[in-house]
Parts: sequence; C-alpha cells; structure tokens
Amino acid sequence: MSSPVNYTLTGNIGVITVDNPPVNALSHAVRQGLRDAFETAAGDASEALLLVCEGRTFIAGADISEFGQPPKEPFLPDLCDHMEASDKLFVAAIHGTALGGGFEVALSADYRCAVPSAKVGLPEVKLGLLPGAGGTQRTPRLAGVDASLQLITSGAPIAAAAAKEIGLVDEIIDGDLREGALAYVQQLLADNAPQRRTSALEVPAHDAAVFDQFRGQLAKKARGQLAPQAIVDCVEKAATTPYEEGAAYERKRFMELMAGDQSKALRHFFFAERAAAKIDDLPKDVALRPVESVAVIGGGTMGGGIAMTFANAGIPVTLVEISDDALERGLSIIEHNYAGSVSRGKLSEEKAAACRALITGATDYTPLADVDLVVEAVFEDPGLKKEIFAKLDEVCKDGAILATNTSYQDVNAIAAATQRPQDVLGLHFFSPAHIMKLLEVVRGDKTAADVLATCMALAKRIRKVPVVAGVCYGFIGNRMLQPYAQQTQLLLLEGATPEQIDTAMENFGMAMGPLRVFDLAGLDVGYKAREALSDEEKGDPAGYRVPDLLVEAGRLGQKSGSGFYNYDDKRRPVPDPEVDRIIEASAAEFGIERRAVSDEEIVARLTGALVDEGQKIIEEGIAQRAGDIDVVYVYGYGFPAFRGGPMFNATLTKG
Ligand code: T1G
Ligand code: NAD
Repeated sequence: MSSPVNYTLTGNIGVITVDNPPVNALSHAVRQGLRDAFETAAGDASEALLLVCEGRTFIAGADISEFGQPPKEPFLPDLCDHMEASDKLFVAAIHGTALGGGFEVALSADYRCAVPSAKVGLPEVKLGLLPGAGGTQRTPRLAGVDASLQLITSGAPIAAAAAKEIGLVDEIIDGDLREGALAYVQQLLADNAPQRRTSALEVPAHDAAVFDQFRGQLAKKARGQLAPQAIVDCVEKAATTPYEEGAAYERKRFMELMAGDQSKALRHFFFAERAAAKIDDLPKDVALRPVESVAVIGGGTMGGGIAMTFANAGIPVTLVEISDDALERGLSIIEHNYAGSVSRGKLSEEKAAACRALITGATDYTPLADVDLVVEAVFEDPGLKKEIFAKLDEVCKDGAILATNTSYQDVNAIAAATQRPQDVLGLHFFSPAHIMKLLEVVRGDKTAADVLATCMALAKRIRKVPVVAGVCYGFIGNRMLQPYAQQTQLLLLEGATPEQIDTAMENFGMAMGPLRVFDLAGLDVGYKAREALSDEEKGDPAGYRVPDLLVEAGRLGQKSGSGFYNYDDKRRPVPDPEVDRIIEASAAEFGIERRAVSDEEIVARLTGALVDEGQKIIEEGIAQRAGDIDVVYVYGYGFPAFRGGPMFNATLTKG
C-alpha cells in the first residue's frame, strides 16, 4: 500500500505532498508519512522544506473516524514538535480549509503561505474537543490572546487575508499555489529569513481579565458545554506558563474531553449529519434535474422565507399570492427581513439588493409555465392544497418538480391530485425558513429517484441540511413532537409548572423549553390542527385540555401577548397564576393527583417520549436511521448537539 505522503527534492527544496482524499485527514498513514518525509529530509541536501496538499484542501484535521480507537504512533503533538524542531526552514502552503490538526501542523512550520480563497481554523470545539496538538499554545504566540480565544472558542474558520492580519499567515499566493510557494521559499532563503519556532515565541501582552470575560460569555452562549471552558483554561496556560507546561496541560484536558460524552455525542453528530445526505436505496449516479428557476405559492410566514432561501442561493423566484394586498404583505416581510440582516451586519447592502432583485411577485400562475421547481406554502388545508396541485399539473412544464411545504398532510394524497405523482414530494422547511438549517425531504410512494436526488443536492446548494422522511402524519419531527407535547401537558397536570418544565429542559440544553416553543408557534396552530382530527386521533384529552382552554380564553401565545405565560413589552415570559388555576382545574377534571415533580423526571419523560416515537418511526421505515432523527431534532427543534440528538442521547443515558 503506497503512502499518502510523497517526498521529492525539487532543486534545493524538499517538497512534502499529502494526498489522502477526500480532505487529507491526518490518518495514521499520513502521520507516519510525514514523519518519514522529515527523516528523509534530515539526511538530504535540501535547504528548506515545503508542505503542500493535493486535492480540494490542505489537511482538514485529524481523522475523526480514528477517534475512539487505540491511538497509534506517531502521535500528532509529538509529530508537530518534531517538524517544528527540524533544522531546515519549513513552510506550509495552504489551500481549501486548513482545520484542526491540519492547522496545527501548519503552526509548527516557520512560515505559512496561502491562496486568497483559503481558510484556516480550529473547529475542535464543534466536536466537543480542543486543539490537542499545540493549537491552544502556538496560536496565541502568533495571534495574541484575544484573537486566539475568539478563533478557538467559536471554531469558525477565517479567510486567509484575516489570518494574515493577525499573524497566522505570512504570505498570500496569487495564481498556482505550488509554483508560488516554491518561489516564496526561495525568497525566504535568499533573504536569509530566520527559522521561527512558534513554540519559542512569547505570547504578546494582553489584559488578563479577558479570560474571565470569555468564561462568562461562554457560560451563557454555550451553556452546559465543557470544551469552550477548557479552551479558555488552555489559552490562559499558554499566557502564564512555558510552552512545555502549557502543552502538557492542553494534552491532559484534550484526553479528558475525548473520553467524555459530549465529544462522543458531537462526533456522532458530525457523521450523522453527513450520513443523512445519503439515501440508502438510491443509485449513486442518478441524473439530476436542473433547478434554475423556482416558484413559491403563498407568501405568508413560510413562503417569504422559502423565497429568500432560493434567492440567497442565486436562484430566481416567483412568489405567488392570492391577491395584490397579500402579495404586497408577503414582499414587505421579505424587504423587512433583508433590511434586518443588513442592519445586523449579516449581509451587505449590495448582496441584499441582489437577492431581493431575484424575487418577483405574481397573483396568477402564468409565470409558472417554465419553472423547474414549485414549492407550495399556502394554508394547512388539505383540500386547498389538492386544488393547487391539480392546477400546477395543468400549468407546469413536463419535468417540473412539484413540492409541498405541508407540516402534517398526506403527501401521497396531494400527489394523487395530479397526473404526475412521480414529480411530487414534500419539502418541509422550518420557521424561519431563511434561517433554520433543516429540510425534511418527504418521499411519496411514487416520488421518482431523480426528483429525490435532485432535491437532496439542491438542499446543499440552498445551505440546508436534508433529511429524508416517509409519509405519515407529521413526518419525523412534528410526529415526535406530539408525544413530547402530550408528556409536557401531563407533567403540568401532575404538578410541574410551565416555568419549571422550560427551565429543566433549557438546563438540559434545549434551545427553548416546550411551553415557550408552543407560545412562540401559536397555540391556535395546534388548536386548528386538532379540530381536523377525530377524538381517537387526538388521543388522551388530558394531553390537550389546557391549551384548548387557553385558546378559548383568547390566550394564543406570544402573538396575543399571553399563552402559557404573559409576555412583557420585551416579549419576556412572565408566569401567570391564572394559567396555574386552569391547570389545577383540569387536573381535578381528570382526577389527577398533583405532586412535586423533579427536574430529572421532566427531562427523562420528555426525552423518553421522543425516543419511543423515534423508535417506531425507524421500525416503520419513515426514517432511514436513528442518526437522521438526531439531525432533525438538533437542526429543527433545538435539541442540544452536545448530547448528539434524542436517539444518541438515549444510548448515553442507558449506559
Ligand atoms: N476526519 C475524517 N473524515 C472527514 C474529516 C475528518 N477530519 N473531515 C471530513 N471528512 C469526511 C466526511 O465525513 C465526508 O465523508 C467527506 O470527508 C467530505 O466531507 C488534534 C483532534 C473539511 C470543511 O473538524 O468541517 O483535528 O460522507 O461532506 O462539505 O487538534 O468536512 O463523503 O463519506 O463535510 O466539502 C478537526 C471537519 C478535527 C473538520 C469539508 N477538523 N470537516 O466540507 O465535505 S479534530 C474538523 C469539515 C482535530 C486535533 C483535533 C468538512 C470540510 P463522506 P464533507 P465539505
Ligand atoms: P400563513 O397563513 O402564514 O401563509 C399562508 C399564505 O398562503 C397566506 O399569505 C395566504 O394569502 C396564501 N394563500 C392562501 N391560499 C392561496 C392560494 N390559493 N394561492 C396563493 N396563495 C395563497 O401560513 P404559514 O405558516 O406560512 O404556513 C404555510 C404552510 O407551511 C402550511 O402548510 C404550514 O403547515 C406549513 N408550515 C408552517 C410552519 C410554521 O411554523 N408556520 C412551519 C413549516 C411548515
């Protein structure tokens, strides 16, 4: 088996090339290859060494798939120290994304050059880890404490130009990287540029208070997460102790996190997210249909965000509404959202204008004759949706994909309203559609393979994370929400308060507790949905009595100023004794004795409800795998990624 690392002497420069597709991860073979290359170079006539990678990117990190297996030498920290100790000038040439252990390898070089499109970063925190090969010790020695804390605790990569500004990259190479880098090394030699061992550099002056500032911010922003706090401790060590001591401390903290549940959960989630994009029974080479124009029917809460999602990806969109007023309303919501993104600095004025210009309005179907994809997002009324699909069947060209954004309805029944059910599927976006990453791709019984494959690929293009779901009431996410909501209501009747339940789930890591979520979505949405169900389908009335009574009392949630909570002028939830009175009366109606309920019981019963329904969903083949359900709940319902999602979390708690 040939090594993924090649060493050639090019004139007086030893060129080390890594070629380990898809992302040049630092597998054992790559580490061994690098070690061997440096051994070879130590004995040859090379005056300097250049590290460059083949393929789409520089080394994108340690090989995550090797984690959890017995570690093999050479270990990355030792390898980085060994490369740094070389007595030959060592330069790293970066393209694509130099991430994690890959960037740590580059930090052990004397100099770093990069193409303008390159990015560098230390995303270990997203895996519940920290840079374990000197990253927390070398980065502050080049970029200072503040920039390093920001870079490592956020895990977000930065562009080459920004990296140069803070001293992490020394030279930007325009044109061919290998040629430009060889010239750069020759220049360094010609200038007698000194070797610059990063570990030997002093950490620049800084305000020692910055460490506690970051600890405070992260305690809020990354509530309950261990890695961000450990990173601050390591960078503080870098600023207060010699390199060797700091590096040993970093290693100790790294190994603790690696053995912990949070990192196991986040590593599971890393691969679950990538696996979710694959459909087991779909041939890999299905030809995709073109999607260069889109129409969205209905410009309400969802339609507007869906239109923006396509426009933001550079795809022209026609937004169809029922009347000029409704269209005006829909377009003004879009304007408002773009203005908000510009004012928050998320989007430039020019980009916002360019995206806005890709959205045109209509109040009839004439412009739809040639579109490649239609997404219907009108009221959640099955009859109306079937009417619209029958009309689309008449108007749209052959080969157009017809999608519905329904939250619950039978996609097969909607498809049957057309003569082309093979071109119909569900594309279930989540509110707000231009922000939420999740896209449930609902596969109808007759949905064609190329329609499915096209929408999976399209999801990546519009920056969504796709998960395939079969047809059932509520698909994956909303179906599991039913028993979750049911248990929430039973816990209220048994003695827990809305505030206690929400606090327990938010301390567990949920982005928002269930009662606050119901108030945000609107209690009337669930009320209307229940009106369309039979008593049998609605299940135990104890599971919806209180929300029904709240709606009938005009308490629709945030939109009416009160629901399970009252909302003050800053939209903050305030407990209301009137709600407790309604809950106590309902408990009495159902003969439920009220008692003290612990936070542990709340978390166990609510996560348990998700897992039990999730299990049924897998058994029925509605979801391909448990990891898909985890992706749905993390990206669609605010389940904490550092617990891996509800299904993975259950494997941790079962022990
Ligand atoms: N290890 C193993 N496999 C990896 C990998 C990695 N580091 N990165 C990507 N892959 C696989 C991925 O599973 C997929 O496989 C394929 O490559 C393409 O990935 C000591 C401990 C680089 C920005 O966290 O962020 O270094 O599904 O679909 O959208 O301090 O992958 O095709 O079979 O994501 O173009 C730190 C992780 C590791 C970077 C490319 N590094 N990777 O994105 O492609 S920890 C990371 C990414 C570490 C040291 C510590 C992205 C990418 P498959 P993809 P992409
Ligand atoms: P909404 O009431 O905010 O908007 C619906 C829009 O459809 C209205 O603007 C209405 O004028 C328009 N409309 C109605 N009939 C029409 C017709 N014949 N032609 C063109 N436009 C028409 O509703 P919403 O919350 O945006 O929900 C839309 C769909 O998306 C529903 O199926 C809903 O279940 C689903 N959904 C909603 C959410 C959410 O959180 N609100 C999330 C995911 C999916």
